[in-house]
Amino acid sequence: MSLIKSQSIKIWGAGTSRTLRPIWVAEEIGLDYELMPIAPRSGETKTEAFTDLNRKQKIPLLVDGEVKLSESVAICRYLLEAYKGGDVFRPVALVDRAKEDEWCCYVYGEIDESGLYVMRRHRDLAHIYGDAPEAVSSSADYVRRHFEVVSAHLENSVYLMPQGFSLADILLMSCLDWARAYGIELSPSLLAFQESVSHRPALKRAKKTNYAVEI
Ligand SMILES: N[C@@H](CCC(=O)N[C@@H](CS)C(=O)NCC(=O)O)C(=O)O
Repeated sequence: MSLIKSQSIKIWGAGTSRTLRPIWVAEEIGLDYELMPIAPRSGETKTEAFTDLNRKQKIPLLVDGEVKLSESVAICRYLLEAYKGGDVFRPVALVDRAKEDEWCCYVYGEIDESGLYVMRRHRDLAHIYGDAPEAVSSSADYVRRHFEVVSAHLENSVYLMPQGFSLADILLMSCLDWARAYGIELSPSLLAFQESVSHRPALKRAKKTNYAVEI
């Protein structure tokens, strides 16, 4: 049963690692949602209608009744707390919440935003943000260095949280696929994690939905 009455849930955005996350969470929970598959840099985030919903002109965006949320991590966390269902660990105790938050901030802040997205900005999107090969290669090293920390942790733990599969793993998995697409090699423990998580039916459904659009 949901904590909040389920109403029409719309998830805006498809085609990237960031848009995959809320779609994946929605699939894990078994939510009834509608995907509005607008793609990045297609002009669709800049329309008046979308700008009215999200002045940042960014995807993903969640609209759940009165609730409008951007930021992939915030959307995922909201969905997991608002709706029950699915085999995803939701920490309740203060220290468990803090530890999960620590992993989420670390993966999002260091690996996604400071690492992989810098590579994307200054290589794939060089026409917008400028070509910066040194920034790209030092960001790849940066990702490798932080993957070492995660890798060491996963040598003794199936998931990032000892209690089970959580939002932190969803964020990590989305970054592992992204990193591999960028040619960053993964250690045996990261590969084992990636292999085991890749079998989750909700992830398979989410990928099919998210990557149905071309970007
Ligand atoms: N911190 C945001 C980043 C969102 C973001 O940068 N989204 C990109 C696509 S991955 C976007 O919407 N770019 C603008 C555009 O493509 O028009 C999140 O995690 O949701």
